[in-house]
Amino acid sequence: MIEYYKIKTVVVGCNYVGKTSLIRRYVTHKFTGEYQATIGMDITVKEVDLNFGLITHHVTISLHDLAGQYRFESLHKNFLKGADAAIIVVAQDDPDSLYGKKDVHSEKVISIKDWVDRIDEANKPKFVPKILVVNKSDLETNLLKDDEIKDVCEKNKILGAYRTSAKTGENVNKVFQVVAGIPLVRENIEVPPENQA
Ligand SMILES: Nc1nc2c(ncn2[C@@H]2O[C@H](COP(=O)(O)OP(=O)(O)O)[C@@H](O)[C@H]2O)c(=O)[nH]1
Ligand SMILES: [Mg+2]
Repeated sequence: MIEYYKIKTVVVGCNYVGKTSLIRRYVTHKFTGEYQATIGMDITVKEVDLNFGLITHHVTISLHDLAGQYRFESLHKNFLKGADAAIIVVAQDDPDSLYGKKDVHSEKVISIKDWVDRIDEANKPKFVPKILVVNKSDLETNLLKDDEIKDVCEKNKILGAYRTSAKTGENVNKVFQVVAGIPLVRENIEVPPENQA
């Protein structure tokens, strides 16, 4: 028995943390080591089968990548709207990517909370499950401790956190598998009428 799903996943975070590299690693199994500024927004589609015992769910994940030099202030609402899941990416050698970094085009400091608020605002009253990805785990420089990562997740209602490397591939498949499964589980839970939005 096969069931079909479509899932919109937005991949957000500061410039240079590895968003585009993670998507490329997941979809093409490659890492080029080059910095390619994404122009506009980039949408990559990946088909996966998720098995729940005897039941297979065929899932089409569309991964929405941010423009390389995006402007946080003018980020189009349509980019975040309709998201079923969000991956927020930071880099372990760049603590500012977790705690707040100046937007390249304005003086505003953008933190994880700003991303969370933006995602929620664009999708209310629907709650969008979020996963934090701490990328570049292959680097020796690790300036983010497990405890501080966990703390940020708790404060911002982020469901889980993974250390990944787009370079070696560590945990990359796992993150996208987990993300693909989140909305699917939700769609199969019956919500009592009094709780429906
Ligand atoms: N060592 C290492 N470098 C990475 C990793 N992921 C991305 N990079 C590098 O970091 C830079 C920015 O990556 P990119 O994917 O373009 O970041 P984006 O701006 O968030 O899309 C590039 O030079 C990548 O090669 C990783 O897991 N490990
Ligand atoms: Mg990019």
